[in-house]
Amino acid sequence: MEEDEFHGYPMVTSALVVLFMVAVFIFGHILAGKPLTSLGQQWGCWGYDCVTGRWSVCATLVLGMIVIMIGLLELPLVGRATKVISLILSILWSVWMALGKPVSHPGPARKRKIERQPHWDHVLELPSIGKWRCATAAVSHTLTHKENPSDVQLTGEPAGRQIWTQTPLSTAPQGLDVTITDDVKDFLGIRDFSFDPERNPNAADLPFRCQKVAEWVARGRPLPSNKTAPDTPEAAARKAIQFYQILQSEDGHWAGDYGGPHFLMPGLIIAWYVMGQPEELLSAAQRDAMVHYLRVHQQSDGGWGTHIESPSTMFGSCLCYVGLRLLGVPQDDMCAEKGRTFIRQNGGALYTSSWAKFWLCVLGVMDWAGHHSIPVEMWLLPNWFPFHPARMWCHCRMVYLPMGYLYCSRFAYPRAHTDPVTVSLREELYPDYPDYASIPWESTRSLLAPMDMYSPIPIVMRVVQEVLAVYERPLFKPFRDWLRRPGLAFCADYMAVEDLQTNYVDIGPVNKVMNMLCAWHRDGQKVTPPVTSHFLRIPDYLWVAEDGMKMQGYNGSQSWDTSLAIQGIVESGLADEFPEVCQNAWKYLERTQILSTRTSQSTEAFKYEAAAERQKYYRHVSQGGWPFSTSAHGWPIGDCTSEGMKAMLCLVDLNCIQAGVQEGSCPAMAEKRFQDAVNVILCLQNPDGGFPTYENNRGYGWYEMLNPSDVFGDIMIDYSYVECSSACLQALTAFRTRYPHHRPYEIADAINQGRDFLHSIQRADGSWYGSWACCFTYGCWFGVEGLMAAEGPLGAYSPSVRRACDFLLGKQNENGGWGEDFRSCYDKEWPKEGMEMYGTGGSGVVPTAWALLALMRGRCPDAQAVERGIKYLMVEQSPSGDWPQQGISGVFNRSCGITYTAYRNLFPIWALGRYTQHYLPWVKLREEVLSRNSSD
Ligand code: LAN
Repeated sequence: MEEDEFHGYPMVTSALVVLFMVAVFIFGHILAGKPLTSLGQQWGCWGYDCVTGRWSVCATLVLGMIVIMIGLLELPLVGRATKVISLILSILWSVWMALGKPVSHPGPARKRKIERQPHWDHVLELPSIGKWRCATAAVSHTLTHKENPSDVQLTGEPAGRQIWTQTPLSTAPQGLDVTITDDVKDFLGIRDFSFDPERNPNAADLPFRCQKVAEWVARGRPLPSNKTAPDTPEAAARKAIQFYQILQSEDGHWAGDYGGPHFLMPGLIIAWYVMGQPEELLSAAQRDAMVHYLRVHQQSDGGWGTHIESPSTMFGSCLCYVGLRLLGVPQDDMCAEKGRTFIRQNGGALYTSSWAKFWLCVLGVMDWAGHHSIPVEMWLLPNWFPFHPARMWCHCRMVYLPMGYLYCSRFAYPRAHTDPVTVSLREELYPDYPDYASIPWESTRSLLAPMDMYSPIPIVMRVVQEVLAVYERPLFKPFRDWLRRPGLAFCADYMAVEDLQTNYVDIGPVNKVMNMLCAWHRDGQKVTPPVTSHFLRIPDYLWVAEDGMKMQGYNGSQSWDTSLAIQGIVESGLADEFPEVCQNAWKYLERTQILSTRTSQSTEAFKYEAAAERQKYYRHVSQGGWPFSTSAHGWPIGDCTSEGMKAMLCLVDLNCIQAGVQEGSCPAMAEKRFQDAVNVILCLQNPDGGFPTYENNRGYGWYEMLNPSDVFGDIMIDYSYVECSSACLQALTAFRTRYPHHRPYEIADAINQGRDFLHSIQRADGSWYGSWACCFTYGCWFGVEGLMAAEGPLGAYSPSVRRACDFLLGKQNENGGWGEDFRSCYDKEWPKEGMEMYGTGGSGVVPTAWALLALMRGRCPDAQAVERGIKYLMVEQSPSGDWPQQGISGVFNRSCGITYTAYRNLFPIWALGRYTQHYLPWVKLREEVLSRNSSD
C-alpha cells in the first residue's frame, strides 16, 4: 500500500529538490556581493558576503529551510530517490560544517626535522658600503624623483618610507651625508664592515646604525658613555633607550633590516632582465651590491638556503644562481661554478620547487609545459562557491593572481632563445639531458628535491593537477580560450586595483614584482606610467646591510616596530625622560593610521574603500586600521591595528603628548579614529573566537589539501592565531578602559570569545605555538598577555597561565636565558640545543625577553628565575646600550625565517622596564604580605 502511494512521486519530488537547489544557487549568486552597510553587521547583506566569507543570516535561514523542506518532503510523499538525496545532502552538510571549521592547530612535531646545518668559508666586505645612505619619508620621495625624473609622482603618505641611495641630496636634513668616523665605529664597537656568515649569517644592520650615530653626532648631540656598565635593570633600560633613540628616524619611526628570505631578490632580478634591464629599475650600484649579497650568502656546499639560516635548498640555490648569472657573473666565475655544481649534483633545476620553476619559465629557461596549470578561470567561479581564490589567505591569493596571469598568457622572456645568457642557462641547469630540446617537460612537473619538501603536495592537489593537465591539452583550446579571456581580464583589473590601493607598493615583495611585470606585459611590453609607478616603489623593498643589498620580506616593519618599541618605553616608566622620542612616535603612528589623514584620503586607494568596491575586490575595511609598515602600503592587519592603537592609547596621557597637542606641535587624535580601529578589529573576529592576520577566514580546513607550494605550510587560508587574537583582545580591553561607552556589549562578547579561543589552542605542555616568530616563547608571551587582558589580575591564578609559566620555567637555560631558533617553528618542537648556533650558551636576548615578559605578566612566583633572566639581558648588553644581533627572530609560513633587527632592542627594553616598574614592586609586596601572614 505504502509503496503504491509513493509510486509516481519520486520524479516530482526529485524535480522539486533540484528546483530548490537551483533556487539556492540563483539566490546565492544574485544576492552574493550585495554590499554591507557596515562590516561586521550582517543585516546589510542578503546572500554570501565575500568579505567575511559568510552567508548572511537571511541566506542561512533560507538554506536551513530548504534542508528542512527536503526533510518534510520525505514524510509520506517521497520515495527512495529523495531519501538518498537528502541523506547525501545532510552528510555533505555535516562534513562541511565539521571540516569547514577554521583550523588553528599547527599539529604535532614533524617527523622530518631539519638535520643539516649551513656552513660558510669566507669573510667578505662590500667595497661600496661607505657610499650607501638610508633616506626616509619626504626626503626619500625627493630622492627617488631625482633619480628617476618623469611626470609620474609617488602617491600616498611619505611617512615611514625608507630607501637606500648613493645620490647626495643638497637639501638633505642635517646629517644625511655625514661620514662614518672611527669615533662612531668605536662607540658601536666595530672595526670594519666585513661579514663572516659562519660566525652569524644575520647582519647586524651596522651601516644603518653607524649612519644614525653619525647623524646624531653631527647634530651636536652627546653619545651615552660606553665606558661603564649599568648596575641596575633600570639603568640598563635607560641606557638602552638612550641608544635606541639615536636610531629613530626624523618622522618618528624606527627603520631597520627586514631581510632574511633568499627567494625574493632573484624574482626582481629576473623581472628586470626580461623587461630589458632598465637602468631606472635597477642601477649598476644596486646590482653590484646585490651580487655581493649573493656571493656572501653562498654556502660551502655551493648552494643557498631558502633564507639566511637555512641549509642549502634547491629553491634558494636555483633562484640565487640564476640571479647571479643575470647580474653578469660569468659562467666560469668560482662562485658560479660552485653554485652550478650544487644544483647539478642535486638533479638540476627540474628538482627545484614550484615557485622557482615559475620564475624559470618566465625567464624562458624552463618550458611552461614543465609547470603545473594555474588557471585564471578559477576567478570566474561564483564568489559563494565553496572553493574560490578569494577565500584564500590574501598573500596566497595575491601571489597566485599574477602567477595565473603570466601562466595563462604563457609569458616568457621574448629573447630567451637568442640571448647568450639564457641560452647558456638552458644548458647549465639540466645535467640529465644532452640538450634543452630533449627535456620531456610534462613528465618533470612534479619532480622535487627532498631537501625542498616542507609540504608535500597533498594527494587531492595531485589529482587536481592531473585533471588540469588534461584541460591544458590542445583539444580543449577553443573552450579554454573562451573562458580564459574573461579570467585574464579579471586578473589584469584586480592587479591594477591592488596597485592603486597600495600606491604601487603592493601587499608583499612577491606580488610586487609580478604585478610590475604583468603591468609591463599588459601595456604592450612598454614602460607606461603604471610601470614607472612600479619602478618608483622598488627601492621601498631594498635594504643595505654589511652583507650587501637584499630584497626585504615587506617594505619594512615600521609601524609594528614603532608600536611595540613605544609600549616598552612607556612601560619602563622612563617615557618622560624621552619626550621627543614619544612625540615623534605619536606623530608617526597618527600619520600611519590607514586612510585616516588628508594625504592618504586624497589617493586613489580611498575610492576603493567604498563598500561596493571592497566587495568587488574582496577587501576588508581598511580605514582606521594600522599596517605593518607604512600608510602608503595600506593593508590593515588585525594585530598591527591593535598594537598601533595600544601604542597611541599608552602615549595619549603622557605630559609630553598632551603638551604637544595643546601647542599644536603634535596632532590630536579624535575618539572617532580609535572607534574606526575598533571597527576593523571587531569585524575581524572569526567564528572560532580567534583573530586572523588580514582578513576573516573565508575558507575551510580542507583548503590545505590544495596547497601547491611545496615549501610553505598552512598558507591557504587566514587562520586564527594566538598572536593576532591576543593583540586584539589587549587592544579591545585598552580601548574599553578609556572609552567604555562605545559598542560595549560587542566588545565584551568579542573578548570572551577570544579568551575561549586562546584556551582552546593552548598545547598540552602549557605552551602556545607562535606562527610569526620563533616560536614557543613568542607564542607564550602573546598567550599569557591575552589571557591576562581578558581575565584581569585574577587571570594569573588561572590554570592556563600557570601552565604556561611552568612550561617556560622548565626551558630556562643555566645562564638564565632562554633560546630557540627558527627550527622550533619548522619542526614544531622546542630545539634541544636552544639557540646554540647564533646565541650565547644556548640562549638569546629576544627569546629571553619574551619569556620574561610572559612570566612577569603571569605573575610568576619564582622571582629568582626572573631575576636570572634579567641578569642575562644585562650581561649581554653592549657598552653602547645596544644588544648583539643573534639568530633570526621572525618566521612565516612555518618554514622561512625573516629578520626583525629592532627586536634586539625593543624587547629587552620592555622586559627590563616591566621588571622595575611592575614585577619587582609586586614581588616586594608579595613578600611583605607573606611574611606578615606567617608572623600572624
Ligand atoms: C608578515 C609580517 C608581519 C606579520 C605579523 C603582523 C607580525 C603577524 O603577527 C601577522 C602576520 C604578518 C602580517 C606577516 C604575514 C606574512 C608576511 C607578510 C610577513 C612575515 C612578512 C612577509 C610575509 C610574506 C608572506 C612574504 C612573502 C612571501 C610569500 C610566501 C608570499
